[in-house]
Amino acid sequence: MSTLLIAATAACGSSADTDGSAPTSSASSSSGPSSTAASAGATPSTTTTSATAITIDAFAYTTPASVPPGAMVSVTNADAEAHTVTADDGGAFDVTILPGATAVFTAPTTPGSYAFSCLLHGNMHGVLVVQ
Ligand SMILES: [Cu+2]
Repeated sequence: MSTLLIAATAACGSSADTDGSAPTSSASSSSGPSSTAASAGATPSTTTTSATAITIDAFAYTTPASVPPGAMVSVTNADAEAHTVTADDGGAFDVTILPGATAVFTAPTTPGSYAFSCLLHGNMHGVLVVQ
């Protein structure tokens, strides 16, 4: 009886003070908020409209500052005579607009400044800027 108690107390006393209670905590590494970036590539393509219009009034062109490449350009003729919007070189565009009518042509796809004129009235000139 006595030997067992001694052995038990000895064992208990020798091994109770060695290690602490809690081991190194290793359960606090998965708490970061990682639920973002759900709508990254949802930006629609920019639609630039309502500025691609040329107006002809009193034998003069009114052109927008610039038009996007390949844009549909409308030409409104407010005069009582027909006019054309004809590129001076390269044949980039050529459209005839009847009196009081509106015609549409496609702007060049290559950026640049395109001088144009009216085939029916040699003093009518304009520049279409594509960029
Ligand atoms: Cu003209």
